[in-house]
Amino acid sequence: MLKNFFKFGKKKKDEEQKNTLENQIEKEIEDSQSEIDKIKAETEKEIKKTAEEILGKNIEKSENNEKNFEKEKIENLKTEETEEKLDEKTKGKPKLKPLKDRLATPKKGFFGKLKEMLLGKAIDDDLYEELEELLIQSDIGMNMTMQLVEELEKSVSRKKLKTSEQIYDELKELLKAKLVYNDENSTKLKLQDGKLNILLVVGVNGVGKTTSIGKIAKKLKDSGRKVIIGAGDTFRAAAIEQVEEWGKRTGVEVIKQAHGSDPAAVIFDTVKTAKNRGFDVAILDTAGRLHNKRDLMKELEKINKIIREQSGETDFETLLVIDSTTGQNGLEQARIFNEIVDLTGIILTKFDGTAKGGIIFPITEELKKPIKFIGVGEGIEDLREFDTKEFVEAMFE
Ligand SMILES: Nc1nc2c(ncn2[C@@H]2O[C@H](COP(=O)(O)OP(=O)(O)O)[C@@H](O)[C@H]2O)c(=O)[nH]1
Ligand SMILES: [Mg+2]
Repeated sequence: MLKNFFKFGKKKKDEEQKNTLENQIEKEIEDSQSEIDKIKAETEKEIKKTAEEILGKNIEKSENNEKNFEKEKIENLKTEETEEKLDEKTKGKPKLKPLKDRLATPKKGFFGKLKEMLLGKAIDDDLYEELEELLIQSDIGMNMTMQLVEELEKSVSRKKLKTSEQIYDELKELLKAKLVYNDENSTKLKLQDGKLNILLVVGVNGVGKTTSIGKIAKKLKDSGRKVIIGAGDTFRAAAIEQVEEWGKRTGVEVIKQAHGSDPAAVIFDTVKTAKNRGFDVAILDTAGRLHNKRDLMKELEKINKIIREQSGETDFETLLVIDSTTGQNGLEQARIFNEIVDLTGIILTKFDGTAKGGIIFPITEELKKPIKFIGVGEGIEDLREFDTKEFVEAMFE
């Protein structure tokens, strides 16, 4: 098992992994570009053919001037339509595309490679080894990879699986089972009508807390709820402005104080206002400065106490935001936050920017907490309620 990884020293392994990753990234960039070029060329050909079919006769019949005029028209039509079609093919429709289209280069991602690697191959030691490497590179992590491959080997002999297609399907099922904390009920936000619901959002700087808050605020407002946001990241002036910007964009009220003021005071104001004025949901932003775990713990404890006192609620959502592009580091953050606050769910952001979505598996396994949302872009609509089945299917697409 994992011969390649134990054979060399750790340093060598890291270096090797780094090189493989760099090569892979380079290759992916090249591949994406050539795919775009290919689509572009194909689309142009297609449109030209159609346009010429429609206008061909007229061109033949017309005088020279007319001929040129029509030709120009074809050219214009061609470029306009090419751009439109390209938009459709490469960027997609503006709203709610299938999840698979929002995950980074889904066909070129590790899970796509998995398919490429597995299908049509003989089941032997080499195959398992290649599989292990791929799983590790996809950020599933060493432990879970070993566990998965072991389970897979057992399944293969127990179910007498013969083909790599069967292995592929079996692996998909095993992975789905790893997201067991993500059944339909647990992934939904716990919201009750007729009372104030609190969503406390935590996580280190830059992971996408504020952006996710904006997107959630939009969703909840669209569902008819009265929403308020507390700009609890008072550490950076820009952070407060950013919340205000989202407030404007979503038409949601924002409670803030001056830059540098006590975050707990902002939380106090927000919860109090929300309670007094009958809001349905208060979403609370925080500054996740991890440089000092004790300080962070103290700050979050204070915030928790204020929420409990002001809202009278002990059971509210505490959502940890993790940037899925940060890999094992994200897992480390999850561990630390899980120690210091009572997390109720996870938001995994930037899934559009990584082909390494595998981190979702060890995070779920480690925290035993549901993934509630995944972020798939910077836009206001780019947050998906998490659906295990859809997610695994999209990854394996
Ligand atoms: N591509 C992408 N970018 C995101 C996503 N979520 C957040 N971001 C970007 O990540 C950066 C940091 O986000 P921000 O909300 O300020 O993080 P915070 O410091 O945790 O509040 C911003 O540039 C966001 O636009 C996502 O799902 N996909
Ligand atoms: Mg922020």
